[in-house]
Amino acid sequence: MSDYELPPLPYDYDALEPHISEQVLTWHHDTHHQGYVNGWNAAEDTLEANRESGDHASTAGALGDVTHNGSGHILHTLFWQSMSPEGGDEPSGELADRIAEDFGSYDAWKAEFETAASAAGGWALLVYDPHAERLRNVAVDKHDQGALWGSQPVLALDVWEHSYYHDYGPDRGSFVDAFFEVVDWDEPSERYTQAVERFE
Ligand code: MN3
Repeated sequence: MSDYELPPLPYDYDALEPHISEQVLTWHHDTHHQGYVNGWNAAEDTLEANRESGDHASTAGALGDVTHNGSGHILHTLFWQSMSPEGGDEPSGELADRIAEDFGSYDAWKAEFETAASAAGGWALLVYDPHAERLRNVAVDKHDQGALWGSQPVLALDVWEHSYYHDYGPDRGSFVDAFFEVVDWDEPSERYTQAVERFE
């Protein structure tokens, strides 16, 4: 039996109000994120059973379910860690220096990231790309379409409609503005440092 588990939110469900409501965080974490965890476990169990039986009728679907649900679980965990009630600041330290180096300035990075967030059918991500040895923004559809192999997510913003529609209706831009009111760079800075050390 596969046993991935839903990690608790790193803050209370109402901690990001008024920017993200208690209702949205409750649904998003307890229902949507839990669903990806359950889906990943179920797909792994299917693959394990099919390897044992030799009947691969459901294997192709399960392989797709692993990348969809597994990526969903991984990215939601990063998304919760990319925000906090103490957030809202700009990055500092090594990550701030690297953003300035790779994008020209924080403002130039932010404008490109916001464009990714408005265009994506799933996620806007700031990632460290070890092949180009640089930070880059990517716009991801679903949870797993549009990523660049090997890249390490640093900052994650969920722009699926379940992330904002209850609070902001079709106004995704206001939700992206709200994200920047609660964005917390502590965990992303740590992930950036780990990614650079892993590949250098
Ligand atoms: Mn989501």
